Amino acid sequence: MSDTGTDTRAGTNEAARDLTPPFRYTAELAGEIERRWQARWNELGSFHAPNPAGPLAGEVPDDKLFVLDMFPYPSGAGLHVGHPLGFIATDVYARYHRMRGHNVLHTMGFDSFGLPAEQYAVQTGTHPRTTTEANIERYLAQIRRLGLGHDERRRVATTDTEFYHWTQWIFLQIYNAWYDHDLGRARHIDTLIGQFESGARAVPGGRPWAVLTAAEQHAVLEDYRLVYHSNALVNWCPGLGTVLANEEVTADGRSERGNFPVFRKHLQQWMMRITTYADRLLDDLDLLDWPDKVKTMQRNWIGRSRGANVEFATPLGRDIEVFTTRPDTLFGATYMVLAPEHDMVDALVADRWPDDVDSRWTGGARTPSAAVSAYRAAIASKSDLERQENRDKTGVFLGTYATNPVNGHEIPVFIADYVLTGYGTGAIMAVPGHDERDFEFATAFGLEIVRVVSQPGVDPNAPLEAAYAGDGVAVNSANAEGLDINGLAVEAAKSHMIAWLEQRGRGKGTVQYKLRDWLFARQRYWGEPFPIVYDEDGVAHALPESMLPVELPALSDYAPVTFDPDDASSEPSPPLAKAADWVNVELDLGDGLKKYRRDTNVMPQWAGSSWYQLRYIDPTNSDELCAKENEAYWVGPRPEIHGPRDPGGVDLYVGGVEHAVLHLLYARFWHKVLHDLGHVTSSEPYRRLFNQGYIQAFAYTDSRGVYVAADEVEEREGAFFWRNVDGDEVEVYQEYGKMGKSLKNSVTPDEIAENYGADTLRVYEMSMGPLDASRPWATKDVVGAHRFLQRAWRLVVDESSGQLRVTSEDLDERTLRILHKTIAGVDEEYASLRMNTAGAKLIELTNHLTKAFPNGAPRTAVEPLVLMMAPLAPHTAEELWSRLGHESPLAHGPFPIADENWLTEDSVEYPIQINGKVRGRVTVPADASREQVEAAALEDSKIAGFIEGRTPRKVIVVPGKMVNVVL
Ligand code: ANZ
Repeated sequence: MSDTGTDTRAGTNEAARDLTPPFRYTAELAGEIERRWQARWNELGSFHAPNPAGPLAGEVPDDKLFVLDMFPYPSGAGLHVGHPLGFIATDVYARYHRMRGHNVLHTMGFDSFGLPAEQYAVQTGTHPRTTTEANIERYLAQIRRLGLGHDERRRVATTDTEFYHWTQWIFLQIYNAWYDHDLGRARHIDTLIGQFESGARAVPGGRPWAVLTAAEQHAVLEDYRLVYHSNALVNWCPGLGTVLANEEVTADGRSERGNFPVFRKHLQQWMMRITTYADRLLDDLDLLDWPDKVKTMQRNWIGRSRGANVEFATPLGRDIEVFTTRPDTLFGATYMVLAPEHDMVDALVADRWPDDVDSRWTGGARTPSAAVSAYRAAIASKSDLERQENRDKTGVFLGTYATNPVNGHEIPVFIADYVLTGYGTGAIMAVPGHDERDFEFATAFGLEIVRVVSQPGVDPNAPLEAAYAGDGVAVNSANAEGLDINGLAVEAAKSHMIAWLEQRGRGKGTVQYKLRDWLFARQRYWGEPFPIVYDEDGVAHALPESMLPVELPALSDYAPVTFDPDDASSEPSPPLAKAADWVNVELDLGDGLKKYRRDTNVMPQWAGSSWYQLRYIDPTNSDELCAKENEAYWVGPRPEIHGPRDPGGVDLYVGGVEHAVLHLLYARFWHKVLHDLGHVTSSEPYRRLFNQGYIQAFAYTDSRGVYVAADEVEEREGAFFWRNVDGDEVEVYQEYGKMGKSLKNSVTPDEIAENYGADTLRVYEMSMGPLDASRPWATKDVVGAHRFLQRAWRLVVDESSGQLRVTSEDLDERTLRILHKTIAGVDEEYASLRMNTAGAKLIELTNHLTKAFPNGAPRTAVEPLVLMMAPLAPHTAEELWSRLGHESPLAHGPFPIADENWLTEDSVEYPIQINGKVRGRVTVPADASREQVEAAALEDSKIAGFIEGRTPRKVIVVPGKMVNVVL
């Protein structure tokens, strides 16, 4: 939509400029002030935070604050106004604390490895570093324009060689570590070798350590290292020369891009053993101040479930083993299901159907084995996801029965595609009374449904209308062999059942996780090379730390090597393999010069973001990734403030909820390894997390569904119109969604800063609503924030003369109360990240001062207002502060302090109702008794007039609130 409000953009309109008083706060003036103060802050190093030790050392107070933003990937498109929402909020928070005397670490770096720069390089030959650096420059210009108070000395980019040196160093620490389950932590691999040598730990295979060859020792250690090689099954596409993610492969097994054949192939890949940390990653969530939603997402992702593996006897003489999370429901298991691919299916299939077989169970086939073949063929092309999400349950009976170990019932065995082959044991006991999928299946196939968990208010023997998955106690769950779990709640019933099964050898308690090890290699160019070489026997060797960093080689062509599309035997050859001089090296790894081949994979994009905040702490340290003294100061545990179990970590981390799982899980994992190995004192990277909402925007499509430029659309009488290339006006349709290039509805911070000033943009973004809520962008509303700043400006500066307008008048009582209430309120709002309500309170105070003092407001009220505005509108506040005669800038305070004496109200106004209608008001002392309030109300002349001498039937006094007179 076009914005025609020229009067609101005084700086951009010639005619308006002539009428504008010379000292009005316009976009032009704001721009001038902003640039001047940014230069001044830079010169003074206003946002430099000293460290306790090292090159950035200085005097450090005990009060410190480390505020962190999820650092951006510098894409070619630059920022739109949605991106800086979180950046501005952290800046407001940081500035507020800095003014209150905290040592505040706030900076911002770039997560700059990644695919777009590489793809651009493939197309154009431009080195990804060139593209990345240009994008970073553009981002920096945009960020700086917003006046974010970053310590620029601490800025890092993950693509800086000095930075990825330490990413490689961390990789080596993890590679050279194993998990000692006895101690519950990771240790250096040498301690494991020591145990093997001394015999304290048995060597797998039984032979003494000393007699194993170097290659055999190497192979043993690989099974313990936290980084290891695995033969992962991947989607290999020779035609594209790359491995594809499942989503990039079509249903008929071809690449989405290019339509080449895709082969499932085992490929040697680096894996990180994050699963050894599953319990700690789960349990330590309790120590973190994070949104519950994110904790729940992490818990679900790790997916720990206590359950049991239970054996069901079959006529084969071999048992079917099932995995269940609900062993307490075993009495309700009325049938079994095997995954169609389960290896016992063929052996279990009966020769023919039982005489009375239900026709729904046979799939219309003449024999069970015909039914199985037909069923397998029918489901062959379905993905796991389709199989699980399909509500129309299908399957066939094998003609065979198994024995339920707790009640001896013979229960039918089926195959069905809702049971997956890769999960648990690939076989289940079906409990239709309490599992929704089983209920759907049992209903479709006419199978027995039994209740074994009580449901509040429902008779335990009434038929079930749907599966009941809620809590309750066990019912109908006892047998003749002395097992009786009736009346026990779920967890107790589970333990009891597991004990019984274990005693009879019919099952075993288990803990299962959904979390899988982390596939840590990509066949790309623009990532961190691995500090690993292979000798002539193909044995991997970690490089010594002295050989770091391993720098990326220059290439003339960044595309992966492609092959004959049908050549299934081809092997991926990443771009780095083309740099022959780099790949083939002669090195002395302690046993003389030998020939080696470098690893040609690169690390995944998650690597740099898994630890970057530690480098902000000590960005120029060339001996260590981060000196421990500095780490302890900025992120070490502070039990005296946060309680005895405080894990430490960044004081506030702000970013989008889309990173709730992977980034945050990987970063926690790396941090815990570094902690175990003694490199950091904190055991968690981010003590407090906050997810900001999204800025959303209207977008418009024409009748074909194609997006048109949102800023060219005009609204008339509730409809929307746009002129196409031929100049014809066409109707377009409004929709609402994320802001972005693809929806053609981006607004850049640059254009808002140009038209109103950066402070206006900051105030607008912060006042749109609570920080965690998503909000619609409306350029036409930005002017509201601008007008607030203009009013505040006018309290200090005369628009025509430029002279100060403040007076030395004393404050009246009402203004004192309003002022101190505002100070107390704003203080609390800033501290609680409620920037929107802080802003609202400042607007109220500004309005009060404007109205109450038309000829100039007292300095003693205006100065605290200016100080309080500083976190939100720092440039304007600095300018006003200096015009008010202060020489030192206000970046380091002071921040006003509320005077308690003015916070208590000493009188209260009561509305007085007569028969429920407000008829008047009285003001009484705040400590007046009920009787005194009642007397004051009845004596009031207006009220007395209404009562006209009658005696009220009742007078109700609600203390502090109101009086109601019933006549
Ligand atoms: C009996 C039962 C009763 C189950 C009940 C659930 C509820 P999660 O939590 O996702 O791990 N299951 C086990 N293996 C399966 C497979 N290969 N394919 C599909 N489903 C499988 O779920 C574990 C539960 O999912 C197991 O517990 C099993 O059903 C099912 F009231 O056993 B349950």
